[in-house]
Amino acid sequence: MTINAEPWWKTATVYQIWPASYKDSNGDGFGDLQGIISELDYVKSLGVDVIWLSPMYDSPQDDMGYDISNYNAIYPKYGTMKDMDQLIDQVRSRGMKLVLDLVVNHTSSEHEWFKESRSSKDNPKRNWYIWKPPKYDEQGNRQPPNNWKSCFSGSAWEWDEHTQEYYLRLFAATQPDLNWECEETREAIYEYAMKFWYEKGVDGFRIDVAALYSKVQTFEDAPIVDHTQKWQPFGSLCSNGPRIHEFHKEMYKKVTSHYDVMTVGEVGHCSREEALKYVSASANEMNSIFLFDLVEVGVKGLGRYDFAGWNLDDMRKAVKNMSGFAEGTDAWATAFSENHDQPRSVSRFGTDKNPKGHNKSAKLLAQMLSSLSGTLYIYQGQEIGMTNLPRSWPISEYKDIETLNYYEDFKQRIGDDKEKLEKLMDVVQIMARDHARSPVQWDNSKHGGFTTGEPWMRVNDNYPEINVASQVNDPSSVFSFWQKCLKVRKSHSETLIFGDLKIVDNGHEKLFIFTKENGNKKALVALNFSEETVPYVAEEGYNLVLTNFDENSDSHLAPYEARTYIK
Ligand code: ISL
Repeated sequence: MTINAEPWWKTATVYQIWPASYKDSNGDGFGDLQGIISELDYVKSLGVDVIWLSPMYDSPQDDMGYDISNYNAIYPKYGTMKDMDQLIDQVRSRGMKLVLDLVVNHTSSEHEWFKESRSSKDNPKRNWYIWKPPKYDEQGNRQPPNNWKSCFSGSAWEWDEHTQEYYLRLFAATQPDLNWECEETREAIYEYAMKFWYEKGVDGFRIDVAALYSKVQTFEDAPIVDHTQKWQPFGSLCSNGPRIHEFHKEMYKKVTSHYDVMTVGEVGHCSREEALKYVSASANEMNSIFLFDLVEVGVKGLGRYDFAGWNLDDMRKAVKNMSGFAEGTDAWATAFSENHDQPRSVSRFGTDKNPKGHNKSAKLLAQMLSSLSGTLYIYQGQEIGMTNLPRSWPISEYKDIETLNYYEDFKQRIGDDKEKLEKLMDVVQIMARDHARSPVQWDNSKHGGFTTGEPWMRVNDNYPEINVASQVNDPSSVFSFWQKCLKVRKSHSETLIFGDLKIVDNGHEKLFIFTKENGNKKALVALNFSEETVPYVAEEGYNLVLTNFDENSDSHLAPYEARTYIK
């Protein structure tokens, strides 16, 4: 394989920015585009190639911008189209690329398309969304058309008084699903949500819920998997549905194929066979997908709050699937352990309980992730080891609709049971999406230097200890280590980015050891995921190229010690 002939996005490292929480330039408490522009040199200095910007479009912000009311306008608190043009320009002038979020399974109910659609049953855009008449139960009570559950709790259908029908909304009540069956709708999506931005020079899209566009058109009830609840996960009635590959092929043919861009679809869960249908190069759909194996380690059952803890076997399995599914095919993988929907990886898989453990385990996780095949993603703050929010924070500090709806729904189901609510808060402290969404900790001044005003969301209490300013010039910091990891990844790309993964130590409770092989080149990665010293003797014939310790013993790995060898 000649790596030089590979497309740019394969070896790229992508840095995700969540605009509300990155950096506030005008003191209104919200991050904004000028704030991002002011930190582009910092982003560049980390050694990344691409920025993925989460939704900055105009939006009522019921789901932090994943509820878009205008694909061609900027949310005023983030700035103007002029600021956006400047951002595109400034990213480019630093030799980086910019990828946006493509949110086209649904719009906001404030989008003009939906306003028209809901205005009357015979409006020309009625069919742009998914409308159904009610059902009635034996007592004559009005009921939604089926038992599908929203990803944000409750029924997936919303009643519209005005036209006396339900509309489908797999997420919030204000996020009506677009009807992909309607060709005119698809054309409008391509035109306004995609081409408009490609013509402005953006370099690709992260494609939100890319597996959900095609719904089984019978709209039948989902099988009952949770007997305690009325609403049931829609499963394969919406996920990886009957026309999904047709839609992605069309999107590729009509739009993506005309530009030199990257696409990464949020798919989450599917079989290897299904995954390859999305990302096999010859399928002409998307370049890559996000699979949730690693970010859902420890999640058992029906959702993130069904969390049961994890062990290294879970981790091994997850890593093997996420990064190995594409091996031996023409498909391409992704490597990520955080994003705006996930808690902080150091709190989950390392430790945030003491400074030394935090520093070493954040580095170990950086070393693991940067040794995995595929396009690598780093989420803002991950590069300094930002942690989950403290357990002492009450639910009132949480802002995310997904968590708040779940909490309310849970409360209604269990009644006023304080003990159970406290148990739920234990899990919220591990798994909530808001752990990723608190403002970036820039320095040890008030509000972590994120804003001079009142932040829209409270800054994590540990900003005096964990912040950018204290790390950028410290060679022993997590930030400096990430810089090193990215360099090592590039200089050993044959194995680290393109190699096949083999797990060496199946069954070990503390050590995660794997190799990455490509032809006669081999990398060996040894990771001690425990807080104990564990006997370990490295194989002969390898050179150590990366480690998170100043000294390495011949006989053991220290707590959270990580080593990468190359042969
Ligand atoms: O976080 C989740 C709920 O536990 C996931 O199911 C999540 O909703 C799913 O991964 C889809 O996420 C994407 O679409 C959502 C948006 O809220 C997420 O932020 C986005 O990443 C709706 O647009």
